[in-house]
Amino acid sequence: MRRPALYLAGLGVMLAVGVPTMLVSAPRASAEAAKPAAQIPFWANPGQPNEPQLAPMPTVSPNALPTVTQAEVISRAQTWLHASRGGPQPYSVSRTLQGYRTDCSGYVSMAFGWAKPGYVTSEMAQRSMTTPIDKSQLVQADLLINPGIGAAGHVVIFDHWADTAHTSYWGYEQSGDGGTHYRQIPYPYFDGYQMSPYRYNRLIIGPVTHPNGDYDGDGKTDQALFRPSTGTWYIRYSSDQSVEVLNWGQKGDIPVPGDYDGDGKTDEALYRNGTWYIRNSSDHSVTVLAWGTGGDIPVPADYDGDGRADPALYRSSTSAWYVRRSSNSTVMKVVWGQPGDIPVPGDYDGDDRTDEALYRPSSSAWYIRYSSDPTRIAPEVWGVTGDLPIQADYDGDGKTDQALYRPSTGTWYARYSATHTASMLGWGASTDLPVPGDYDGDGKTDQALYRSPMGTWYTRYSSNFATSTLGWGLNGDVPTI
Ligand SMILES: [Ca+2]
Ligand SMILES: [Ca+2]
Ligand SMILES: [Ca+2]
Ligand SMILES: [Ca+2]
Repeated sequence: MRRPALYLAGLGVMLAVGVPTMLVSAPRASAEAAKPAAQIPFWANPGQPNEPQLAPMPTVSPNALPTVTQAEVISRAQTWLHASRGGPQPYSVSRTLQGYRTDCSGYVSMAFGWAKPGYVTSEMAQRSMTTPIDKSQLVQADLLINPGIGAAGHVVIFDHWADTAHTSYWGYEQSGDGGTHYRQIPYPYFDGYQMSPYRYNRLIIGPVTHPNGDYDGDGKTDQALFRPSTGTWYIRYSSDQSVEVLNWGQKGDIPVPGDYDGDGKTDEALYRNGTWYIRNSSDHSVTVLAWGTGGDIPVPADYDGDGRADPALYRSSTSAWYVRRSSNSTVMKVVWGQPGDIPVPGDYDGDDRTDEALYRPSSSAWYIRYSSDPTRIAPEVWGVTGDLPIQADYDGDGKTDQALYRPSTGTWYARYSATHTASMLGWGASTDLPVPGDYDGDGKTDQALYRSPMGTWYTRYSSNFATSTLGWGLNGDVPTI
């Protein structure tokens, strides 16, 4: 059996790190050599029977406003940095790439998966697409827009602040001075040009995968939706298929479900610009916790292993994780990663404590800080530009497996922690949102997809590889499993 190809670009740099809790800077995307996707093989596993290729699913309406994650936007934005013979895609208002105009707004439309050939800046600033936000709220994949007409307008994808005083930031943009850029930009833009912060209405903030939302505590993931326009939760209990509707939240809230009270049932929870609202399933009391700032990314999980989710934040600008331990309410800070990394927390070593982990889309590298041994630094390059991390426990051994969804081909990849083998499954479309969870309750994560705007759930059960389809959800709903 052929050994899986493992790419360790940058490992030499990493091994030289003296401080275990701090990563040195790996090359940024803009400085890296181009890596044609076709030349990077995967852990395709010839020794294992291929999993069955499923029948194609219905095609996606091209005019839909899709739900996207921060990771999807950033991964796609990076593809144009190397799109033209390994270099940035040249700027042109009359040409297209992948069906999108190669100007500023066409580039952003590509990154968000909007209709081709792309919206223009004045359309992007409309309330039907985006909502104005404060400068203090800016997070990765927010937008800076000047909605002027034609050449008077511009749009930049915000990545992270370049300094603590918030005078400049790193952003992705397509501009006339050289095409696609990932660079440091003075706020709001060069030469005093005016731009304002906006958030796409269907942006999902935070990691793609939550700890399997099990709101009724029967051991199976429940399908659940949050409707941002009204602040309403819809939870479809797996135990009896009944639907709970809970009006609790408001526009702009970020759903952060988790089992905070440790009763085995997922609690509805919201993060609102620095304040946590947790509705405990055990007694329906609401815990309010002012902790965090507007630009932090919530990453709640059970980091201390007491069976209760801990409020936790990832601050992209300083690469700092803050975990507020439920066991003793102390706060742990770990500097781990570099700006632009995507948090991918999980229990990779299986000690029942969540490990801080990051996926670096610019180099497709995984950085896992194992709770059982934080000095065990072994970054691994696994993935290609545009891949979406979807880590979960697919083989059911109690350890989180590295996993990716490749939107360009609709392919799932997972590296099983139990056997160190990999699986791949072609199942999905480019604009589908992966929502993996243990829907059949056999202890193994099931592949699942949510397709907007129709609101269709596709689930493939690990116990028997049967698939199910459920039409449930409206345009704009956000899955909150
Ligand atoms: Ca609970
Ligand atoms: Ca762990
Ligand atoms: Ca596993
Ligand atoms: Ca399962």
